[in-house]
Amino acid sequence: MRVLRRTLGTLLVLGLLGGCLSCAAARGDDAGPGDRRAEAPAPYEQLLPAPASVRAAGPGYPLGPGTVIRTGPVGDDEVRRVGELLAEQLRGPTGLPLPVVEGLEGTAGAGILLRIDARAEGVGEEGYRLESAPRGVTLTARTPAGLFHAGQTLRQLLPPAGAGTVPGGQITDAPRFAYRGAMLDIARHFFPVEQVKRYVDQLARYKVNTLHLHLTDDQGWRIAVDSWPRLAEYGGGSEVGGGPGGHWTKDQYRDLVAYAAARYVDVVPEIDMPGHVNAALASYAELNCDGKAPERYTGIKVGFSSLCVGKDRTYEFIDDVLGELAALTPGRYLHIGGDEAHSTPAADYAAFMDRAQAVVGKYGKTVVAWHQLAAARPAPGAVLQYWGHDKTAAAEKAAVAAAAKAGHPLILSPADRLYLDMKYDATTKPGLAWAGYVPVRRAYDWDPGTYLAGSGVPASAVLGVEAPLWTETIATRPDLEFMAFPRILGLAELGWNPAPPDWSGYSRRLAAQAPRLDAESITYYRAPDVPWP
Ligand code: TNX
Repeated sequence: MRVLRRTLGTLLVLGLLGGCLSCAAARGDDAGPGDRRAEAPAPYEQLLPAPASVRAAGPGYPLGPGTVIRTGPVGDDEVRRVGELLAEQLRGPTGLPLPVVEGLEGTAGAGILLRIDARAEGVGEEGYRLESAPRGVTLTARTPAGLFHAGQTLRQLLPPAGAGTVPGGQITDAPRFAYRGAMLDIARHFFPVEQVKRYVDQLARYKVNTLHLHLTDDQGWRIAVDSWPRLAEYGGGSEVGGGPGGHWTKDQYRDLVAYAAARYVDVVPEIDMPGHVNAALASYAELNCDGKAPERYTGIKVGFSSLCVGKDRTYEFIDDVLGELAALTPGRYLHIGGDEAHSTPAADYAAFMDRAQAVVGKYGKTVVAWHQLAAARPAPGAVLQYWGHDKTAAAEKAAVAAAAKAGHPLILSPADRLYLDMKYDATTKPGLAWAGYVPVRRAYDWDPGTYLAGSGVPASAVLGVEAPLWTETIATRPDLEFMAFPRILGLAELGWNPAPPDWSGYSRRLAAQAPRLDAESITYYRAPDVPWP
């Protein structure tokens, strides 16, 4: 696949006038002797994630008061919505009216065209082609998702403020991985929907297409469940450190899911079980083996709570909860946790996970679970999320590799690479360090395709990557953003661009994002080894 993509890139390069510029730059290829590649205009070199292939050529398209956004085919409401959203995103920085009109006819000098072409080549399901010349910019994709991603690239080709010119050239682009995710823990500390929307905006901007929400844990239950109302009403009323906590109503949750969907971000909800359940046990005495509800919990220990595996009521509970959650979830995945069940004996754990996975299947969804499920009996098709690190025991990795070879896709979230709650270094105020420090370079500088190859995981088993942000020590928006940015951009790059890591090229492109992050008032860590402006 990767070789294919590279070959495709090379063919494009050979076939086109100016030569492939940023693909070579992004891949760290050395220009051989006699190489006649021209200098790419800066904006193409700054794109993050780097596109699969870029050719810069000739003069570009200057946006102006007459610029319109045209969408086609006529009557395709989804393409129209992508156009409307792009217009909205461009109006702020450009100050232009950018009306959206349907129909691609009579388009000479027409501005920005969004067109679906089911046979577009080299773009897959989520990729796109972008062509910029003096008469306009054309975005072509097989799907509305591809057009959305093209629009995000277009935004990066324009200055952070002002109308500007889209430099002349052509991009053909497609992602390396289908799953490019970020996880947010709203259980340890509660975060309101509006703040999560802001995060979704940023993720979508960098082509991250999945938001995994850790909705429940010992310290709080954050999503309303009609059949068990005390979960949210009582179990939601706590968080780490003794704050008031909170929960989302179903309407708020639906609103977030729709907001994310409009940006081609799929929401994967997680109900963690059979451990990490103190908030549920505190809310309903009947869920406890001894029939007694514990106090709510506001500390940061893990591994002390467990659902009562031998009780029928436990399975009525998970059926009700997962059924209601499935009904709120247009996407295919339900995450059922399964990590750190230290208070559940191994045989009980396996028996419980068998039944929990069956419930997910009954509601028509695909299981995602933390990789501890590998040591039990993952159901056919279940996806495992690996959160090990360099010191993870070989036997644990071997269990994951066996599952991968048996056909279970893997999402890679190595804790010492992608855990956004790990401190950058000893001076970082928020965060933990149990997996070590994770500087910006370390988060980026590895290859998901070969990461577990030494343990026997085939590259084809890797569905993608995800960066989790656990919030035991993170309670405010500035802290959340400071931990996520800029490491989440490294995740975006790893998930999209097929090139081997190239820190010097990447860190320059990362630095070029600074004015864009500043324009959004994002608090980010100015890592000392990034050449920030
Ligand atoms: C491990 S990762 C956990 C979480 C903690 C996190 C803190 C995982 C599946 N479990 O419960 O919040 O470490 O870094």
